[in-house]
Amino acid sequence: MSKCGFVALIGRPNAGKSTLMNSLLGEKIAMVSQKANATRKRSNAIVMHKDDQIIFVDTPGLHEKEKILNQFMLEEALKAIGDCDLIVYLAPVTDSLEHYEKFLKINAGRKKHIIVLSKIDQVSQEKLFKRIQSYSDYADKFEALIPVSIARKVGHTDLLDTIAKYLDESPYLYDPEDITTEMVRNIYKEFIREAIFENVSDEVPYESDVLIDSIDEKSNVDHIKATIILEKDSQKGIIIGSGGNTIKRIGKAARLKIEHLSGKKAFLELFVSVKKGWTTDKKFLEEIGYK
Ligand SMILES: Nc1nc2c(ncn2[C@@H]2O[C@H](COP(=O)(O)OP(=O)(O)O)[C@@H](O)[C@H]2O)c(=O)[nH]1
Ligand SMILES: [Mg+2]
Repeated sequence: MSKCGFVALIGRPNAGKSTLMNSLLGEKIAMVSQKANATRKRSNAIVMHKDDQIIFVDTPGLHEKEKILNQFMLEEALKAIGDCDLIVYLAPVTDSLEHYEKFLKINAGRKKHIIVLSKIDQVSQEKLFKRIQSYSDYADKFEALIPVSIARKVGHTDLLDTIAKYLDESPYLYDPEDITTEMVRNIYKEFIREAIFENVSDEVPYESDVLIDSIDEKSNVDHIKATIILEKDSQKGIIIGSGGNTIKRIGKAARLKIEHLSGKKAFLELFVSVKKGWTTDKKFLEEIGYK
């Protein structure tokens, strides 16, 4: 009998959770950013490893509660912990153990976890061994510790083999051909958000969101209309840029990501709309899927 189960990817913002999920899937479906707090909602990837089916659940990072949108993001991570069979806790190798200690308090021994020491390409072997040693003080808390570098493709098979060990035997929950249960529109939305994170700085990425208005699929080209929502009038000029340069760059970057996933040409039309105070408007947040 093969194994099958849900694995929550947990860790502080920017630990590399979304990058790891894409890399294990071998397909880009989750947005990644150098800027923290990019991922806002849970998403999943269905990874077949040997005869086993592992469903990874990507989460927004564990962080302090502030704004209402951030509270939602923290709750998303906590729900993923509640619903999973196993946790993969991502700890960038350069981090002190402070974040891990916080995680131990949050999890309170509820779910078993494996530690992934991430971004090991960023330190020397010596520093890596030192870090492994410092985690060994907590050896009774975790099931395994696996050093991983996505940049160098190190640790993937080891990680998948180890995860499978801790999952129960079960029939597959999804068609092994499927890569995710996410709707295509949600993946495209994330690609556009990723392009915003890449092309504008300061608070604009955090105070914007994207609504997919329509997807019209033709045999050789998909026509997608989407609206970028902003908090303030002043952000409109930033997103559009002089002569429309910035929004053109955002549109192009997002279109390429969409085409890469769909394997088809795409025509992406972007609109901009200001919705003052949307990040603190509970009703509106629910309307756009943050509930
Ligand atoms: N050098 C290096 N950078 C990485 C690695 N994994 C992720 N990153 C980078 O870390 C940043 C945050 O990644 P992301 O997946 O968005 O983190 P998340 O917030 O935990 O989902 C991005 O700039 C990634 O390219 C790695 O193995 N090595
Ligand atoms: Mg992420």
